[in-house]
Amino acid sequence: MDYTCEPAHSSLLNIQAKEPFNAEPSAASLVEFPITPEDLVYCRNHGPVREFDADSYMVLVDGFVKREMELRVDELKNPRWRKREVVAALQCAGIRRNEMGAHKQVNGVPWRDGVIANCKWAGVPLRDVLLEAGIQQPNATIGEHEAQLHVCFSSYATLCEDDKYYGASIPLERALDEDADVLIAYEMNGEVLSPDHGGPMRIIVPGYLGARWVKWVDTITVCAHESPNFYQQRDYKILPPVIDTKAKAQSEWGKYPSMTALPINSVVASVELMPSSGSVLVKGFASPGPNGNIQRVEVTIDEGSTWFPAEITYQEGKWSWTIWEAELNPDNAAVPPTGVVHSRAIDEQGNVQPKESEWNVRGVAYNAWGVGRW
Ligand SMILES: Nc1nc2c(c(=O)[nH]1)N[C@H]1C(S)=C(S)[C@@H](COP(=O)(O)O)O[C@H]1N2
Ligand SMILES: [Mo]
Repeated sequence: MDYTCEPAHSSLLNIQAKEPFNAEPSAASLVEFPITPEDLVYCRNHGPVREFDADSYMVLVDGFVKREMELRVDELKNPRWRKREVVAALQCAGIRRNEMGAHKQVNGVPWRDGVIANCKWAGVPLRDVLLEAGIQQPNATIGEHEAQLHVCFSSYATLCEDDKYYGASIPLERALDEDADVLIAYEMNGEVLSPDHGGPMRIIVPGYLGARWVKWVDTITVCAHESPNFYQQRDYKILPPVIDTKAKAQSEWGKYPSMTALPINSVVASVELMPSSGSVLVKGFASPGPNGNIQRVEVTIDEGSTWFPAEITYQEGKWSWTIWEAELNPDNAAVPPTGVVHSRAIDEQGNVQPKESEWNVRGVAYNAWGVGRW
């Protein structure tokens, strides 16, 4: 793979790997900004980053559609297409993998808690493009049911570590759901989408793991099956703990579902002992699972015997992260000079972030209580 012509990357990130470029900011720097500035947006790549000419770049829409379409970015920016802005947290399934790996070895980049970015994305609703193309029902039916259709996103732009292209898919139903806000995005935080984050065009699937947000998307295919790509079929799945080596996983991938939403989560991003007041100031973020955005966040300094409510300082809409903080000074008595603080998030339906998170060989979806020390 050729990494010689990559654009320059942000210098504010801690580099996990140079080739392919994988880097994340600290969680402490992230929670200082409700909307993550581009310099602090993590970079997760399975192949080289490429810079494309926005004038000639296009995306092909094909598969089970009545009319195939080829769309350039400037065409998608034409007012004849709706432009939708969505604030949504982009998050890698490997977030906190280093914590899961501390229990037992896992395979993958040892991400800390910085692979999340809450950005304002803008582009054309994928729904509008698919409706314009017209969905064609395949003739073949599976049993008595109509085949469940999927929308496959591919980027043939570069070779990847494990496949010849990068691909992912979502159910067609999700793509057509007006409330799901799936976009073909060409802007991030009000700026033209940069090469690092998939410009000229990437897919935005609010509420789904980052692996489905295909960067440098060049083909959108309505299919009777999920994407056959490695990253949809043989990765980004939660395997049961008995499958504890890559070798054992080989024959098992096909038996487990592809991941969609990540689980409810929260992270302690910074902890500060305030000498003047004798209290501890804790800041962090939380991210929703599949059942509605975060409703509250609680913290404990006694392993969960007593929980204190944290104050939510930022959240917007259905898909954003939540920033929270808490000043701990139990019973107005000074907290001890050293200690451990844990956080847990609770969503709109009352689901509570668990104390522990089950181990899996790929180290994905780790969501045990957040933890910090002072
Ligand atoms: N074409 C392409 N798209 C991709 C990837 C990739 O390697 N190639 N990585 C995916 C993964 S695993 C994640 S978490 C996000 C990361 O997006 P970012 O680099 O903009 O933060 O992009 C997704 N889309
Ligand atoms: Mo990811």
